[in-house]
Amino acid sequence: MASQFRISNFEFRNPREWGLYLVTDRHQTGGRDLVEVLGQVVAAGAPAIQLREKFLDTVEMYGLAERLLAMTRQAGSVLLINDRADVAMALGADGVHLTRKSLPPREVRSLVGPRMLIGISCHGLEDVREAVDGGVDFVVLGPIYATPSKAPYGPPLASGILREARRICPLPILAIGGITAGRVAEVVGAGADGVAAISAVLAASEPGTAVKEILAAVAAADELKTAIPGTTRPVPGSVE
Ligand code: TZP
Repeated sequence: MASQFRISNFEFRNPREWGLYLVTDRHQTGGRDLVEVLGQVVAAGAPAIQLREKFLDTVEMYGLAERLLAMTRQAGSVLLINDRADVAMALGADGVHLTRKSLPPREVRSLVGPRMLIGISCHGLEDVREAVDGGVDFVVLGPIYATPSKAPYGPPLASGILREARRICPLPILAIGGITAGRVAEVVGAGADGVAAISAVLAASEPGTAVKEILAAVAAADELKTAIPGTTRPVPGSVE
């Protein structure tokens, strides 16, 4: 039961500190049980997970989220629920992740209160501008690279968009879409605070190893960024 772990994990309240935001897709685990794979992901130190299981009915979604929340609470990581503010509130999850088809961020904020994290998916600079105006805590921008995980969102934006987004967005920005450990340096160098990924982790033969490799790549890219004058993050610090 999740209830015994219902105290939020404040050490991971700041998406700038995450490095990796793991997004779920039960169809990408190569037939392995999603909860089992996520157990490996969490054990490897993934700080933040977004439960994004489209088309589960409410009772299935609630049950899955409850199991995951028990795991993330125990491990000290955070769990955000895609779109379903009601499920997040019912379980006392750490946040909600919105899309362009979700309730408007300000409505969600008034429902969930000030302490829950609100993230939003953006697919271009106009989305980013709106997200900043909408009062969310962080944005996920992509697809940066080509990805079969999200063909409907069209051609990749390329990493240069992160540089432009950085100029207009004081919020944490996470790059998504075709992210691998080998691509982390490029997106972090272009201005991302971290990355979000599905297949690089869930489809990996060893998901825990994939998590560690991506986290190490973000840490290395970050170190490089702070070592080179003029490339430090423009707005470091808390999201609160
Ligand atoms: N939003 C933009 S691209 C994408 C989402 C959810 C899919 C990312 O999947 P992958 O496998 O990490 O490229």
